[in-house]
Amino acid sequence: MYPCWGGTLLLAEVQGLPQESKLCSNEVYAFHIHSGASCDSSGEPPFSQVGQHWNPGHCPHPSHAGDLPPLFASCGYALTLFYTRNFVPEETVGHTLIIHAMADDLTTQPSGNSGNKIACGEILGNE
Ligand SMILES: [Cu+2]
Ligand SMILES: [Zn+2]
Repeated sequence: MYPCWGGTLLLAEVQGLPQESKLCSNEVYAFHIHSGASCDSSGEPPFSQVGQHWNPGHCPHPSHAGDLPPLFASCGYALTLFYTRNFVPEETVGHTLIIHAMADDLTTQPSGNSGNKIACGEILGNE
């Protein structure tokens, strides 16, 4: 059990996502913390070193600590703010943030069938 106090507010602002110009198009993107540290994009497919969803509690998807609410984009721009008790910011250092090409179905194991990795960010500590 984790304590029911404290927690983390995560604010993310994302630009440059794919733009869909027609009405009712899908601009929903899975957003996860993956366990690996490196956004190396030299391989095929890119970002293959990020590993699985960060999952210190050994939970099923979508209860991994790294399972974040999806990004709802508009004209390639997304802004999200959410609250979680799954982690404190320091624990995420050394892992990676990934945006996928598709929405997470929140069902398929181990990663929600969310398609290619289209963006990656390495989570760095305060040095
Ligand atoms: Cu992912
Ligand atoms: Zn997951």
